[in-house]
Amino acid sequence: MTARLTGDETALWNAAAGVLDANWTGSATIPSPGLYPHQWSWDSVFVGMGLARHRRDRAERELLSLFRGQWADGLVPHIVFNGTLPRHAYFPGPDLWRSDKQPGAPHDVRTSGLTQPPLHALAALHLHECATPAEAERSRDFLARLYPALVEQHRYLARCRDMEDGGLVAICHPWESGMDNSPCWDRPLGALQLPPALYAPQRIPQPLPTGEDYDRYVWLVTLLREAGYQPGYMRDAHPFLIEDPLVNAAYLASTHALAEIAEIIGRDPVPHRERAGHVHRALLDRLWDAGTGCFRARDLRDGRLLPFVGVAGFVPLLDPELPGTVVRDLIDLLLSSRFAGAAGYPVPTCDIQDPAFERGGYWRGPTWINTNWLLWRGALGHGLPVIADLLRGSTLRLVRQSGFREYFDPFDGTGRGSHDYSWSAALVLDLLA
Ligand code: 9YW
Repeated sequence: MTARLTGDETALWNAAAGVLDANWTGSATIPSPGLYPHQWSWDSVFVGMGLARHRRDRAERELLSLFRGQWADGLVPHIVFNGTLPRHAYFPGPDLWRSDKQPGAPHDVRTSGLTQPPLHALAALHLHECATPAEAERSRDFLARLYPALVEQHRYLARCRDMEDGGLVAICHPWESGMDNSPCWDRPLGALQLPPALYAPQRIPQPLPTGEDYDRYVWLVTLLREAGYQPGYMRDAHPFLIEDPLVNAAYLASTHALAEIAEIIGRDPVPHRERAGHVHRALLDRLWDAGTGCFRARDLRDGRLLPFVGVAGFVPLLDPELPGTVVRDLIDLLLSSRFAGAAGYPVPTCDIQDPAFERGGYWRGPTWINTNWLLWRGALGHGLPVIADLLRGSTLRLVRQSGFREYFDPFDGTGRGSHDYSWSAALVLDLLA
């Protein structure tokens, strides 16, 4: 903990650290007690960002534990299942994915077969940056240990997910975006021709997406599983294939981080730098929409940008080389009455003026701590302290008022979803540090 915290900040710090301590299983942190009992990929990244300020030993174990699930082709799965829990502890569990039938999946642990936003190298670098001088050597050792796995992860993304050789990576399922039921996916999901059978009657927890949405999610997984999760199938036939701005901004930020890690441990940073340049140009060429002043997702099935504008479109602020005019357009829209300007507790996940906006609808409107944190980092990176303060202040007000909830009403700050949500607590530690 840092010495300069006020009394109120110290109380918040202790509460956040308490959530992470309670959700620690001994090798990883569950996203929330009850609702999410396994290890999720980008949750572990955010948890690692916070643990770097609280228990760096656990942050290292968190990342190593996640990479136990890495497949031979480099894929880092979005869920690593805790094999000691009963099968019905979470739906969809390991039986949907059948990773045990995939020759490239690990043998000692069962996993999903999808990715999540690849912020892992950024988390590893952050951990190093938070190390004290006394921890520096151990921290470099940790980077050297994780580096080959990170390189494999990035190789997988470049080799298997850059579907048109354009520089960006594609997602093949809404779960890969981390923002499952974002209105962004309504059009491509609506276009799916589902078989008549329903797949997901056993989906219990509320208020997660249910019913028809879930049938579509599960059907997409079934298609991928039957095709052995092969990139050739994804590219040629899979009906959901999208380049998303948040995922690609994460990929770019981590590619830069990988170059820095390479330098720190005496490896060659140049290939990572070259790739970062490529991703940077592709983000602007393929996803920037000057008309709306925001990044938008591209549907590779018809080559068109998806009509919806959401918080993911601002996350390319993480790109340190974003042109000044693009940064200004993004900030104008972010502060407008479509986003922060009309919300007491910004930033809503969706454009408030869009008919799809729902103030309590999971990724269809509420404010989330992780997206605020990503934008906060982006604003700091572009030398925008006032915007960064606004994002930090809004985030801290939310957790002070409503606790470490999963997501929040953007108008009155009411907490929603699960309680004691790990990334809400972890990222508050980083904001306070
Ligand atoms: C689900 C664990 C995960 C997050 C996702 C979030 C939710 C799980 O929870 O997905 O069953 O829909 O959307 O981003 O990683 O916290």
